[in-house]
Amino acid sequence: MSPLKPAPTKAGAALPITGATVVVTCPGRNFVTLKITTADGVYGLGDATLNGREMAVVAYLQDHVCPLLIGKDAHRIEDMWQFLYRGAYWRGGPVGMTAIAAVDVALWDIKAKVAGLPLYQLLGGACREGVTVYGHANGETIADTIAEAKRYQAMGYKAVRLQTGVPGLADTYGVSADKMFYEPAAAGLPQESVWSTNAYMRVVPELFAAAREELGWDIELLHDVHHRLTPIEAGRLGRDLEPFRPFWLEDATPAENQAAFRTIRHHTTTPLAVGEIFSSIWSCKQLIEEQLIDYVRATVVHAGGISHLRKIAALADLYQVRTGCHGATDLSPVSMAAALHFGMSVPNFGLQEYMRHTPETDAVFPHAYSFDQGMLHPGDTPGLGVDLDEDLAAAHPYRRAYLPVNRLEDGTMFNW
Ligand code: CS2
Ligand code: MG
Repeated sequence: MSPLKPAPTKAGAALPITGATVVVTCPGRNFVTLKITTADGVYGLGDATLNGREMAVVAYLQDHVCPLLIGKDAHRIEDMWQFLYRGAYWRGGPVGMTAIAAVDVALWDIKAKVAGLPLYQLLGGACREGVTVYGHANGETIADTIAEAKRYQAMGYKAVRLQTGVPGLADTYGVSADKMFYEPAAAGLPQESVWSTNAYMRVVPELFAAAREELGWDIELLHDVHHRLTPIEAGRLGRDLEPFRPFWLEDATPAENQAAFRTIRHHTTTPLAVGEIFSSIWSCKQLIEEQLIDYVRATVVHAGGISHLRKIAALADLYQVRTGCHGATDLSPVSMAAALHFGMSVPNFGLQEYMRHTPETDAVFPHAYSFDQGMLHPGDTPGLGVDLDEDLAAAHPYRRAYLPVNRLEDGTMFNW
């Protein structure tokens, strides 16, 4: 045996992958889960849900990725990531990177289970006692929204996102009939909303003024613009909100042109968060290096998994940019668990979104994470601390659903 290749010990022994299956379930909304099984019988889970385009990821995994996994060493996580990323030739994009993310998270789950440790211990251990989260308060009116915010405050949340209806618009992003479980995707063809920037720009400052009056200053308040302003409009809204100290203004403008955030930065000191739809570090490299944002919202499930998200966080740390990972209901409890292990371990953690799942979803995905005093903790179960009840999952068949689309009042197609 050459000195460069010592005899394999048990600890260094390969762990062959023997199975890789994709489970699609719809306990009220669609989720796609990858399950990777190894020769030792240990299995890992990865979320592969891409809201409104789920079946594209299912095909990418089933037809192109799963056949490649069989026989490979489950312990070689980074090598697997590079193999799937470089080996595809057609690099990146939301479908491919969500598929790679699912493999990555499942392999981390396996590695931590084999080690007998909660995953965050393998990521460098805890940097904090728990992961501070924010909830979603929304309402048709400002008064309804603030009443909801008070409910979250009473539940112990230290941070709350505020989204309110816009007078004159039939519906708007983030406002739902069901207060605890906001899910924008609906069965059937995409629902069409009508948008008016003018009406919207007037109501948000009013919302924050009333919120500070009613809720005080000991709670962090956030708002999601959801990609609907131009850079200069975002600069104006950011400046209008400065007296109310928002924790962040999210997705203020579409971020394909990262340089657009220079305009926003020039006009306001309101902190900016962006990135829930980012697929890789390349979507935010300029935003981070030029310190055009304060929080990067890229997530485990859509940005290449834990391995790649750690690289984004490491780059962000150099520029005093913190994490603010996406955590909506279309990210399954598998994603939430992975996000919590990630959030426990990174030095530049900012805030974690936590939209609670329904009891139906929690039954399909039993998990160890728990909420207490405004924080989530992933628990100390080996691995991710989440499982998949496949019998229950099978009882909820896939049901095609679409996110809404948005048009301006003159019918022009716009950003939802
Ligand atoms: C939103 C999401 O949670 C958020 O910040 O942007 O609700 C987003 O609309 C959904 O994840 C889309 O599927
Ligand atoms: Mg958002």
